[in-house]
Amino acid sequence: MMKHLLLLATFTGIVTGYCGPKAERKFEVLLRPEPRVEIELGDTISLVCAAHGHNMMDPLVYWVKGIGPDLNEEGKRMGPTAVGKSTFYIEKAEKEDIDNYKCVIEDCCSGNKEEITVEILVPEETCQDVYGVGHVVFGATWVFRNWTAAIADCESKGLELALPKNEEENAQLQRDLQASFETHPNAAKFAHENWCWIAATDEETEDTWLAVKDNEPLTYFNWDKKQPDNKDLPLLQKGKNQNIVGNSNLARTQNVAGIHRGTGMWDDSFVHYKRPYACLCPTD
Ligand SMILES: *[C@@H]1O[C@H](CO)[C@@H](O)[C@H](O)[C@H]1NC(C)=O
Ligand SMILES: [Ca+2]
Repeated sequence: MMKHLLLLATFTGIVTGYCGPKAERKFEVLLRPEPRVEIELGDTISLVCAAHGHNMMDPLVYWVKGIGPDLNEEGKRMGPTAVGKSTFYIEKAEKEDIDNYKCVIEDCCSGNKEEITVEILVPEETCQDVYGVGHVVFGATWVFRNWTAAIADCESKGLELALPKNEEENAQLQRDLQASFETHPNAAKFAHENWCWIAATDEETEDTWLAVKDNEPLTYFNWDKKQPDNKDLPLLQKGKNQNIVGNSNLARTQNVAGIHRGTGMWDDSFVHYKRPYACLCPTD
């Protein structure tokens, strides 16, 4: 009997969507998953997202997969929508599960939404994983980062962002990126991103390309057809170009370089774009 009453109460709550007086309505997030979760393939993933409604029914909770470089793409809605609590559960994580996700908490009374993003990834490639030492080799990092953040990340590992000095190194970098793209689980979400950052910039003087490491002019280039074109950023559009920060004039032309992982050709691009990259491994 008791059980039936409880069921009935919950059921009524969902159908009528209890909404108290507007001023007193709010939801409180009770369980918030970590923004970055590192796992190994085969691990069980269990992430809980829960919220409670005050003076309203508990909000709806659901998960979305594949939310892109700025963690704000629409993505694919997963599983059923729950009330108050939703668990993202995968018994044995496979390559396809390595992605960016968000838990969406939606208040049906006001239409308010809160989105909590979670990046699920496996450990990154290290220099040891690639070829060992003694060669010019590159460890790829399959994380969406802007050019500045890519440089900072390599430096934080005691390395430097890759910059090929000649044709041989360029071919090596391209092969290393491609091989890693095909095998590393973190790379799957970059199927639509062919470009990877390299450590060259002409931000100081237009068309004078310098190496980040020592500010010396480059002597080797591998520009793609009609590049570098120093293209202007189209007028601020919704979404992609909305989050530009820093000096807006500089950010609006193409002052940093990337390499195409499929062809090895270079293009100048926008510093705020978020792309993968490789750090140069030590040769001694
Ligand atoms: C690059 O990313 C870093 C770290 O997220 C951020 O602090 C910085 O403002 C970004 N810079 C640009 C130009 O988008
Ligand atoms: Ca360009």
